[in-house]
Amino acid sequence: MKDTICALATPPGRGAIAIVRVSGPRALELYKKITKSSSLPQHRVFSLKNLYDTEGRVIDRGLVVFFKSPYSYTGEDMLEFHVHGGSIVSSLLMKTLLMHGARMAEPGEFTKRAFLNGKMDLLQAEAVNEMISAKTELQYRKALSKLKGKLSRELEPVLELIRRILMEIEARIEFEEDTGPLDRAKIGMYFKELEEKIREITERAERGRFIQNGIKVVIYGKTNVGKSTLFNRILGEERAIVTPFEGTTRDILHEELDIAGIPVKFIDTAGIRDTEDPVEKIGIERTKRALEDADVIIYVREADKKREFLNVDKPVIYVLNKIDLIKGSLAGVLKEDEIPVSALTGEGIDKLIDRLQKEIKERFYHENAIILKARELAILEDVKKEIHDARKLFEEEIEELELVSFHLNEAYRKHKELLGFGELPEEVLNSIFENFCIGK
Ligand SMILES: Nc1nc2c(ncn2[C@@H]2O[C@H](COP(=O)(O)OP(=O)(O)OP(=O)(O)O)[C@@H](O)[C@H]2O)c(=O)[nH]1
Ligand SMILES: [Mg+2]
Repeated sequence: MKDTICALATPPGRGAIAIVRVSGPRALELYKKITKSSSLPQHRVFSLKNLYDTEGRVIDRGLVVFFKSPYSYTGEDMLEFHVHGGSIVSSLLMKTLLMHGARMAEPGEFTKRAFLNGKMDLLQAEAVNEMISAKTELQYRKALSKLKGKLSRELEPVLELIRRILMEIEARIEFEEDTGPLDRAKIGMYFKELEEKIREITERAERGRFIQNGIKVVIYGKTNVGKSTLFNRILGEERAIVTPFEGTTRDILHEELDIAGIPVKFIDTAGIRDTEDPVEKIGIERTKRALEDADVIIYVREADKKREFLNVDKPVIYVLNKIDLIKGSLAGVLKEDEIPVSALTGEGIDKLIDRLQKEIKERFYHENAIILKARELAILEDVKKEIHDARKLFEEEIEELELVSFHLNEAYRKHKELLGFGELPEEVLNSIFENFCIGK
C-alpha cells in the first residue's frame, strides 16, 4: 500500500491558523483515530471536531475536511486540519499523525502525487511552485496561466504538426507501391509551419527567462560623477554611501525593483580611475566584471569629464548628471544621446526611468512570454534541432525517408517529454519537486 503522507502546509511560527494536510490510502483511518468518531466524514464539508493525541488528550478543537479520492488535489483520499496557529498545536498534531503511521511528506510530494495521478501535467505541477515563489505580479500571472493549462495547450500543436508530416512520410515508407508520389510541396509547407511555431515558442521562452530571472542594470562611470547618488535616487532610499571624495564606492551594491513586470537589479559600482589603492583596485575589477554581466548599462558622466567609448553589444543609456551645477544653457555640454539629470535634486530622473522602461519593454518583455525551466528549455532546443535535421534531410531529397522519420520521431518523443507525457525517470521527477515547499 502507498504511504500516507502528512505535512504542515502553512508557514511555521506564530499565525492565526495552521493547516496540516494528509494524503493517502489511510486518510480515513487517521480521521477516525484523531477525531475519535466512528461515522464517516462527508466529502468536502468542514466539521468542527476535538482532535486527540495518542493518549486521548485533546490537542485542539479545529476544523477538519475530507476529500474523497479522486476528487482531491492529489487524487488520493485527503484530509485537512485547520487548527490554531503557532508552533505547538500543529507540531503536536503532526506528531500524532506520525505515531498513527503517517509519514512526513517530502518537499512537493503532494503535487508530485497530483502529477502521478494525472490531476495535472508536468508544466502545471511546476506552475504551482512558480506561483508560490512569484516575486512580481507578472511572474504570478504567468504561473497562473501555466497552471490553468494554457501553456500546455499552446505547446501541443507542435505534436500535431509533427504527426502530420510523419503520416505523409511513413505512409510512403510502409506502402511504397500503393501511394502516389510524395507531395513534397505539401510536406515542405508543414515543415515551414512547424519551424515557425518552434521559433515563436523559443522566442517567447527567451523573454520568459527575463520575467523569471530578471535583468541587471549596471550604473557605470568615472569616480565622483554621482553614480551612488543616482542609485539611491532610483531606489528612493539612502542605500549607498555618498561622499564628495573620489573612490567612495568599493564594493558592488545591488537592489531590486519591479519595472514593467520584470525584476530589475540595479547595481552601483566603484568608479573608474587610475589608482594605487589596493582595495579600490579590486573594486574596479569588480566593476569590469559587472559590466560584462550587465543587461543594460547606465553610463553616468558629469559635464567636465569626458566620455570613454564602451565597446559593448548591449543597450547603454547615457546620462549627464549634476545639471544643477551647470550655469547657462545645456546645449554646449549635453551630447545628443544623453539624458540630463540631477541625482541630487531629482530633476530629469522621471525621463531616465521612462527611457529605462521603454528599453526594458522592447528588449526583455513579451506580452505572451512563456516561462520554462532550464530542463524544459534544453528539451525545446533538442526538439528544434531534431526538426531542423529532419527538414534538412528532407530537402536534400535523400532516398532513405527513414532517416527523416527517425528525427521526427525523436522530436515527437522529446516534445512529449516537455509536456510531461510518458514515463519520466525518477531522478528527473525528484529534481523537479525537490525545490517545492513541504506541504505543497
Ligand atoms: N550638485 C550635485 N552634486 C551631486 C549630484 N550627484 C552627486 N553629487 C555629489 O557628487 C559627489 C559624489 O557623489 P557619489 O554619488 O558618491 O559619486 P560616485 O560616482 O558614486 O563616486 P564613486 O563611488 O567615488 O565612484 C557627492 O558629493 C554628491 O553629493 C548632482 O546631481 N548634483
Ligand atoms: Mg559611489
